[in-house]
Amino acid sequence: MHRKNTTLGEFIIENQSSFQYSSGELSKLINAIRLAAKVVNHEVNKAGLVDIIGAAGDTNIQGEDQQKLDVLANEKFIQTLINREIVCGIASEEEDDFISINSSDNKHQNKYIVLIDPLDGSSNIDVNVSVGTIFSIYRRVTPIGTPVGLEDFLQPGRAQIAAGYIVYGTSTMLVYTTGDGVNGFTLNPALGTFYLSHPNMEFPETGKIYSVNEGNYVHFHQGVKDYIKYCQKEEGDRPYTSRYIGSLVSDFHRNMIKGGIYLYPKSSVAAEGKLRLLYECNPMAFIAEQAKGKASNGFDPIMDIKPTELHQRVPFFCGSRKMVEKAEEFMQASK
Ligand code: P6P
Repeated sequence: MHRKNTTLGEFIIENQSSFQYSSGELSKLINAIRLAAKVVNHEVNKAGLVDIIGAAGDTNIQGEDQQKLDVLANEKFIQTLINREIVCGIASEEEDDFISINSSDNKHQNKYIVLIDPLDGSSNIDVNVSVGTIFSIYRRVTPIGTPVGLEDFLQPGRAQIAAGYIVYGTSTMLVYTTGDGVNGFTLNPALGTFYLSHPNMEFPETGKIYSVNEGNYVHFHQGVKDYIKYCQKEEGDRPYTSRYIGSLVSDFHRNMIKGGIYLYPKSSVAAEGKLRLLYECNPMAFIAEQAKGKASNGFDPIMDIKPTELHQRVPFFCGSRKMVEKAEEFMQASK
């Protein structure tokens, strides 16, 4: 059991030996993410004060208006990772293609790549609702010393070395796993230090919260409609409570603490759902499974999916194990 109030820095050092590859590089990488998170947190928390909200005018590969904070968060994380020369490649929701990092002196000698959604839920910024950063870390599969290739980024989620998120909410938390459980750290803004506040986080086996955009109900396939009606039926411990913030990181975080399920299924208007496999669903699935929860596309584990393209979307069912299994039953029944 980890000691509460350990700082994130102390935790990384104390647990380095448990990292699968304890060369110290992963520790430096997690530390770099910690630093970038503090910088982005500072900007997010003052977004309403300066002319930093509102669309930057451009649109990203998703066709979404890029909020200035989207652009800023993307730049901060990428620059922090490049400046420390600890990764050989980066993919981001905000970048059309992956970035190969040929640092001046160590010629692609690093072995880790990072995939990131720098500011998920950014449409909530203008209305002061929580947003988040999601990251996923792999070892490269192409030879060290050569530029990274697309195959380094198209690894199944099972191959992740580490994954985590930062939620910029009523308090700012960094939650991550390196395959040895999930731990949550809360930022003390006065000190600029993350403290271990939620050791060994686990999803309750079941729960009473379901999170889905019910405005899409008419477009859902029958299995999803049947599951939503199941959640709403007065029977046993139901009806459940509907809670949907419109920010994956926030809905996921609440459900991990209280018990619940988050769904972003495919529909007649979203052929493969909305969420991105590589830098949203895989990292959240790694955390979910490490926290004894479950994450699937309604039929198969998310982390078993072999990716085919950088920004591909997948349907996403994630949360308390028994709730995801029940939803999967309805999906199977209507197949
Ligand atoms: P909708 C934010 O854009 C996001 O990627 C997730 O954070 C969130 O859960 C979902 O999309 C909200 O999408 O279509 O319900 O507004």
